[in-house]
Amino acid sequence: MSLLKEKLQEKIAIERPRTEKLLKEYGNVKVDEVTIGQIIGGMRDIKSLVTDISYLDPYEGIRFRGLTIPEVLEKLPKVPGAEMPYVEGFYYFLLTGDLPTENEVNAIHEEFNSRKQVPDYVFKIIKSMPIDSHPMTMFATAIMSMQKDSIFAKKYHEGVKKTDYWQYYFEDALNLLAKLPEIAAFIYRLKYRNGDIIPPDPNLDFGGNFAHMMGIAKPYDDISRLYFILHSDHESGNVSAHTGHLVASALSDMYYAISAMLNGLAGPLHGLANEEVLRWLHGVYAQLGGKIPTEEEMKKFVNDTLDAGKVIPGFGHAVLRKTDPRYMAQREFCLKHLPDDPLFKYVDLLFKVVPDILLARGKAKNPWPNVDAQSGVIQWYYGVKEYDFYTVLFGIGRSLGVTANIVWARALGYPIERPKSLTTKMLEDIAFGKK
Ligand code: CMX
Repeated sequence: MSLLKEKLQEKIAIERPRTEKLLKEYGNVKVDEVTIGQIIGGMRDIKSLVTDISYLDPYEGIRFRGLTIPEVLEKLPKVPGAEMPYVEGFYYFLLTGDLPTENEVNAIHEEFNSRKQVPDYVFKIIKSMPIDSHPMTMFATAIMSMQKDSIFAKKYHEGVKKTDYWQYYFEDALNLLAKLPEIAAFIYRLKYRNGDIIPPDPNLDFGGNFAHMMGIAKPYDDISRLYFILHSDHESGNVSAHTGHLVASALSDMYYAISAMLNGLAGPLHGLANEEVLRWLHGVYAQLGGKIPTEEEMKKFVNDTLDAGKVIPGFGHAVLRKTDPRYMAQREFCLKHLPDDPLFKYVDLLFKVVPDILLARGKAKNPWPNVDAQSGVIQWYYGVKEYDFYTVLFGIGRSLGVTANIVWARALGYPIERPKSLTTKMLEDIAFGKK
């Protein structure tokens, strides 16, 4: 058994009794009440999911396994000569809750290396798609196409114990994650670099190898590491994480679940917002002939967008009530590496003007920027100017968190999800006291 799997097995043995005790002895204890506003309003804030992998405090932002973003970036083992931690070590941390040693990081690197060969049929399938297909469609399709190789699906049909399911989801998770950088870089080079594909380098780490296959020099390796870590997990209720969790709760395997979660991520109110931000910024840029707008000019663009009934992409959040620390981590990177970049200046100006405008309009509950407001600018600066690719990068990162959550969901024996619906008439009866 691999080192990571062994470690996970130990952790699962500790965690299972906690869940079992809660369920058996405290199953009837009330946690929350649900209002009609929440039922009609997208189940906002209803406390109905469990995860120990990350927790999102509305005012503090995300903590991964108890650590803030700056703590994660500081404490996790770093690639020699790099500013950012190994993605491999971060995955170990997400799965087990323990900070890995160098040895443990190397062991996962080897695990990924031994599983990263992408079957040739995947490339053929991607190539057979219309070249103007959205990269997210290509990415999700590529993942779907590998479902036939799911170890869980095979074992389930052979007949395995429920308490062992997690082991096969784990195998599928590693097999899938190891292949994502190459599949994503293949899509990028096929679509935007005339199919000039760069083969992987087994000596490089997850982020470094991705940068290499994208054909982009340093510090793009660190950007990739940072990007995958920042986008990995945002507790369980966001569309992508929840979709992955829901689909896997039916015992659909990891390939079905991750491709489904990517389809959720591809919506403009969720992961696709990073693409929308750049599209919006370039609209402004083009109208101003590349000049940096004054605050007043920027306010006008923002107001025009809102008056046209559109949202300002990259601002607002369903849970957060302050500036997203994932935005701040990327802003710090920009201040260090590209402080004079005109697009960064645009984004910084937006940070200055948008919150007051959204507050004054009185609709958005959170006027502050989220992760997507800043991420595309960095990609653009380092040469990834095809902004419809940005959500694929988000998708690689999010796969780390969602696969980890799914492995744990099976380990703790969470059942198939099945919330209850009511009719509008039933809600009216409850509202008007006729129940
Ligand atoms: N621009 C304009 N209006 C906004 C807004 C924004 N950035 N953010 C929220 N609002 C509006 C909502 O559209 C809603 O309007 P209606 O009442 O007319 O429907 C109202 O304010 C209340 O919304 P809310 O409760 O504050 O926000 P929600 O939880 O419903 O939605 C989100 C959250 C992220 C979808 C929303 O803020 C939004 O559309 N933002 C822009 C898109 C974006 O950046 N998405 C990425 C989020 C991060 C991620 O998942 O990647």
